[in-house]
Amino acid sequence: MDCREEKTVAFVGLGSNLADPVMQIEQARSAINALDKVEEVAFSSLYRSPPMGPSNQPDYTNAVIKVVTGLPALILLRALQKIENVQGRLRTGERWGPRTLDLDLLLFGEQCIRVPDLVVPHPGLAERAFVIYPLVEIDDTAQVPGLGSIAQLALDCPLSGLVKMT
Ligand code: A4P
Ligand code: MG
Repeated sequence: MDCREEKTVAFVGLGSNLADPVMQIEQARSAINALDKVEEVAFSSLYRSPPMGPSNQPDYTNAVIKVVTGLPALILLRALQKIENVQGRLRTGERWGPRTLDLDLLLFGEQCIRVPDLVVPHPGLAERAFVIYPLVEIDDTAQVPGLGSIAQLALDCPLSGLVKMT
């Protein structure tokens, strides 16, 4: 990484409930690590969670990765979407339907971003145990712009069936 370029700490949520979710998450972690200008800082335990959305789908495996990146947020999002596609992500139009891999950009430094393709902090973050608990596990000092500390959000967020797997 060019030491003159601006680096940002970012958090990405990983989720999968199809086609061997644990393998999907591990493969995605490797793919994120292979991205140019993206370096892993920390990776959470794996968590199992009941589906948010339609209940006629398998439980999810979730995790959060913390990275430092020299990429702008939208370029990082595009790279994450490419990884989703490589791992067989199909967009059927069903809201919150099952998926081989979902990569959500949760936090990008202290930035609040609201453009047509990207909203950061990720909407709904504060209500999602499967995002908050893995995130607080790897960085209990993280701040969510507009919402306060991740540690306080965790205190206020029920587990909703979330179980640590590893
Ligand atoms: N987009 C905007 N902001 C972001 C962001 N911060 N990160 C846009 C990623 N994408 C962002 O995403 C739809 C559009 O959101 C994209 O075009 C992107 O430009 P998508 O991946 O195509 O579709 P999606 O993921 O189905 O949509 P959505 O509504 O974002 O769903 P979520 O919020 O990702 O939730 N239950 C459990 N237990 N665990 C899960 O991980 N995940 C979901 C999906 C549902 N239920 C779940 C879980
Ligand atoms: Mg998504």
